[in-house]
Amino acid sequence: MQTDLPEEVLREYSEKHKKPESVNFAYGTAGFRTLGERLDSVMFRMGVLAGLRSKALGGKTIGVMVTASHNPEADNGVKLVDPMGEMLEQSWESYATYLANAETTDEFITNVQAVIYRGGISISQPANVVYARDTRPSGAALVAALEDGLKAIGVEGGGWNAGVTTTPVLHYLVRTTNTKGTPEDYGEPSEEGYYSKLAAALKALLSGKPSPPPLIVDCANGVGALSVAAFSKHVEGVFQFQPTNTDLQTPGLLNFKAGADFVKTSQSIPPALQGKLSAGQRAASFDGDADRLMYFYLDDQTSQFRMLDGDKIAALVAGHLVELVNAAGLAGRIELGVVQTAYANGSSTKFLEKRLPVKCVPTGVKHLHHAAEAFGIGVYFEANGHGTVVFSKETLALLNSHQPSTPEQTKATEDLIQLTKLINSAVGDALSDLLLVEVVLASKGYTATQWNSSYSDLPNRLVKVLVPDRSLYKTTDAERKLTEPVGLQEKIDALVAQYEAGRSFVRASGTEDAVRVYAEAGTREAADELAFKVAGLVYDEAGGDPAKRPKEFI
Ligand code: NG1
Ligand code: ZN
Repeated sequence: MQTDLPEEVLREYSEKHKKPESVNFAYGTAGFRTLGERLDSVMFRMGVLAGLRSKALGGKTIGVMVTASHNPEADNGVKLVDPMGEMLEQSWESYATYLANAETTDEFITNVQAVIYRGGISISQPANVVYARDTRPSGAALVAALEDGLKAIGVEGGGWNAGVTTTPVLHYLVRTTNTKGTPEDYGEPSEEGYYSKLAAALKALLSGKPSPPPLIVDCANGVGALSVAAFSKHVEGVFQFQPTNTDLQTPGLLNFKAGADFVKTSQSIPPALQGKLSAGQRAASFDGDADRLMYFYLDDQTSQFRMLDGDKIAALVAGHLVELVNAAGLAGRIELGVVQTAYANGSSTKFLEKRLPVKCVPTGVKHLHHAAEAFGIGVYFEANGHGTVVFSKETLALLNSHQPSTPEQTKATEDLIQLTKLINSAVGDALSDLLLVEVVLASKGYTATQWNSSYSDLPNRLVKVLVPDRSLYKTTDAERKLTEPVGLQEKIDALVAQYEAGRSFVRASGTEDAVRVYAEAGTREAADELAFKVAGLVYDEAGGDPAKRPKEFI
């Protein structure tokens, strides 16, 4: 049994994975994210931290995911996953940043000791870690660095390598490993277990309903392609995928003009799908690690592109859950709520607020997830398509003990129970969310057009502004208002007041070195103009170089 910190081993490995000079790493809303070539030392150190986190929790299995999600192929990243499949606890984010930025091996060892002391960690505890990566070319070498960290801190068996898989599968593995054989058992801790669980729930939910039409899925030329191929085998004859953007070989294609982020930011159809969609036919896009989902279709009348984003998914799913809870005879016994961020389209918020409680929280999955847990059933989605539904322990117990008094109540209760299995409550999951959408559409007999008609999105625009120091941007009111730089918010307010249905806010990105400006207004022109005016304001206030001022900023 290990009783002391294996300092010599740590030193030796740390020398192999030196921190690049003059780089400052920050554990943001999605872990560390930057060019893959810069991340060797960070990976090694996160291996060590994952081991320490597990020891701090008495040997519970911790997850490590190596991915940069929807970002360009050259980027990579790493995030730690806590035992129930949730994001790393906030206080440990600062430990991560602290270890990642130690300039030398000596400083690294000192910082490790400080983490052990501050975290009250007993080094003699066992450590268990499961890790995986997406399809990025830099992934294999980075995983090797991570493995050095796991070995150096004495993780059991050097950790469990789950290979190349999606972010949601990794979260599922963490949760199932830690809950196996407990009352919160979440399924078989294997990738096959994950597919089988989803497939069984899907079959139960679609039974007796017309089969959904074959669905075109844009896999962003990423790991989602593997996941869709593997899952398809489990649902033959029940559900058919037509995967596109599945090229994992050609360099540079990951997320390139493909995937959920492309669809959301360009508000257009991925070029590879052009000419493949008939009017009214729906299609879906995953992002590079398959935790985000966007739907879209071409209007039957005008052939115009129509996007069904995270807000539309939330509205569809929440509406259906309300109906099921009522039909089950459980109205008033389960509180349903929706959680959004400031990026949610104003029309979606209005639509939802008329029907159920809606909460707005700061950007970042952990905030959404946490707020959703306050409800009996909490639906959360970011507009970009990342989201899921969480069920409280009380709700799960109630569903299992409920005695329905009519056949209709029995059916609705059974559907709710199956939905708790179809939904990956640990994290946003493109595959599970896609199946959820398809089940709801099949239940309602809805086409994409009918789904889209619930409300009309306000035209909106998201703009990035490069500023010398984004840490100067401080916000309040769930990021909807700036408190610093002092005086800027008043200027934004004055601009917004000039636009009908105008809304705009500014915040520093947690994943990129930039400030984001969001604006929406009554017309496309007005939304664009407002966004570019606010962007110009931010650029000038930050003392941006007039020679480099983007020409679209007004
Ligand atoms: P930042 O870079 O902090 O805006 C982006 C997304 C978040 C979230 C994270 C993690 C937008 C505007 N922001 O965060 O919603 O998904 O990435 O991936 O979409
Ligand atoms: Zn992602």
